[in-house]
Amino acid sequence: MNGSAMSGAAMNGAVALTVMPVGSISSSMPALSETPPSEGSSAPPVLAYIGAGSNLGDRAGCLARAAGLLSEHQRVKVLRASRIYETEPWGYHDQPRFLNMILEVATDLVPLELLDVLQGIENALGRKRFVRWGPRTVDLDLLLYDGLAIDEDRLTIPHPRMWDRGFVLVPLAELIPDLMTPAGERLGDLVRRPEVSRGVVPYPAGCAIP
Ligand code: A4P
Ligand code: MG
Repeated sequence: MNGSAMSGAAMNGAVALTVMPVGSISSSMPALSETPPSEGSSAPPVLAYIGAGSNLGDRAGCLARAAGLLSEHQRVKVLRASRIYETEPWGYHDQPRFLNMILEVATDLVPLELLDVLQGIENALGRKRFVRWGPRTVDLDLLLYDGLAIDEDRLTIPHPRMWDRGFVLVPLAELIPDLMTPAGERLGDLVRRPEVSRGVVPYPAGCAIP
């Protein structure tokens, strides 16, 4: 992806997405494509990063099942996973601790198609929406997609709150430490700050991805 403005339209059903490159992200994410793939196309896959969280029931099992369902999708390949972290709840504090991890995937799905897949997996794993930022069996957020910036009703990428959240940044830094933040800081350096990594502790059990 070059740094110049690009007006592209990725179609998903009747909904047009306006996509623009994000210089700081595209320059530090491996550039796999010049434009987002179109729906149903056989465009080359792009890299995307998915944040997974769970704080109800068998938390590690929920993360493993989510990763397994994602890897079963024909057009999504799970390439790498961060380790799992146990994290203090962010936003709504009166709830159990979360387990969080990040998945790196290659996909030729357009962003809204990928969001549909993630929400389908949330529903399959019994996700109920009671309270915003409240407890959930599994939450799958699309954090980054091929260095693109998207701002639509159903989807904002990069995920609008990711830069404030140690439970996203610490595991993401394992996978892409050279990512530059919007403030121009290297992610691997940012997460060394105690205020960023506070309340984010490696969880002993791993997550086997089929
Ligand atoms: N949406 C827009 N952009 C995106 C995106 N990039 N990825 C829309 C995913 N969804 C996106 O999400 C609400 C709507 O956001 C979706 O319908 C989608 O169209 P939701 O999952 O239904 O509801 P939510 O998760 O309760 O709300 P929200 O605002 O997405 O919450 P977050 O940001 O996901 O935060 N603390 C710790 N320690 N660990 C956690 O994992 N998670 C949350 C949830 C709060 N506190 C946490 C954790
Ligand atoms: Mg969410």
